[in-house]
Amino acid sequence: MMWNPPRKVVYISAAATCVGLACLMKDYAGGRKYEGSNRIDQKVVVITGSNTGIGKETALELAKRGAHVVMACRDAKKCELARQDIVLQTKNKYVYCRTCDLASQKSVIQFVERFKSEHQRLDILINNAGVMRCPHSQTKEGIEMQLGVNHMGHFLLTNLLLDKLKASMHVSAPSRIINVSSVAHWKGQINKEDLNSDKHYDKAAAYNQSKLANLLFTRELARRLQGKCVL
Ligand SMILES: NC(=O)c1ccc[n+]([C@@H]2O[C@H](COP(=O)([O-])OP(=O)(O)OC[C@H]3O[C@@H](n4cnc5c(N)ncnc54)[C@H](OP(=O)(O)O)[C@@H]3O)[C@@H](O)[C@H]2O)c1
Ligand SMILES: *[C@@H]1O[C@H](CO)[C@@H](O)[C@H](O)[C@H]1NC(C)=O
Ligand SMILES: CC(=O)N[C@H]1CO[C@H](CO)[C@@H](O)[C@@H]1O
Repeated sequence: MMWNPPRKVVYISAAATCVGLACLMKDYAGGRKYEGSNRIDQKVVVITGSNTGIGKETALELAKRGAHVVMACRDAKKCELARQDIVLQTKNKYVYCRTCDLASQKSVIQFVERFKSEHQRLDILINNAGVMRCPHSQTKEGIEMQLGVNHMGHFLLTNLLLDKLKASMHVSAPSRIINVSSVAHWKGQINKEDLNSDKHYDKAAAYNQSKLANLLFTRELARRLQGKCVL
């Protein structure tokens, strides 16, 4: 049987801070509001950083459409509050909070182990969580925080979940991985001399670099997944 890979690795572009002209840019980059009435009953979706912002809105919208939503968040209390809000609004009880701190490889691994023990399949993975222009800090493993959370954490998560995504494919609706990047990648550069910002830290440059890394990863992943076959 042909394997339809999670090849629809979709790029979501969101514009930067919404002030003045930037608002117009956001509308331009964001495209039109989706008006479709499609349902995705029982599809299993994982969304990182879904207790607030874009991630929570996405969780709410997909829960409305019948998905089983796994909210992968670092703060269990904040996640539970958002989960209750989503359940009340959507009357969909299949919304779960599971701890996943992308700044800790151990936490990502534990999240995946638990996910695999609880779910038979994974239809959609949404790598949304992000830190933006934070003061200098590092992940548990000593990776500069923005590169570590925005890119490396998601890189690990995606690779650990790939077998589930592949196994869950349907001929008519292949599984999907969605990359939430940013227009900030336009100015992004991969600093090969000091990838980890050990010598010098510029919070904007590190953010831009992490968002460019999201895109490079997505493109290469899409290339590698293209045309593969599994039984
Ligand atoms: N908003 C924009 O204008 C804009 C523009 C371009 C791109 N983006 C991208 O869109 C995505 C979402 O942005 P947003 O505006 O919705 O941001 P947000 O409201 O700040 O939400 C970010 C989410 O990421 C989570 N997060 C941060 N560090 C984490 C970690 N170590 N492990 C797990 N989760 C972590 C946060 O959790 P806590 O609540 O616990 O902090 C929160 O749930 C990001 O990737 C961002 O780069 C946003
Ligand atoms: C980062 O990207 C933003 C948005 O594209 C840009 O305004 C800024 O100059 C960039 N900063 C650096 C240091 O690359
Ligand atoms: C702007 C950009 O490079 N977006 C990429 C997001 O992911 C898809 C699928 O890999 C690519 O085709 C896009 O080029």
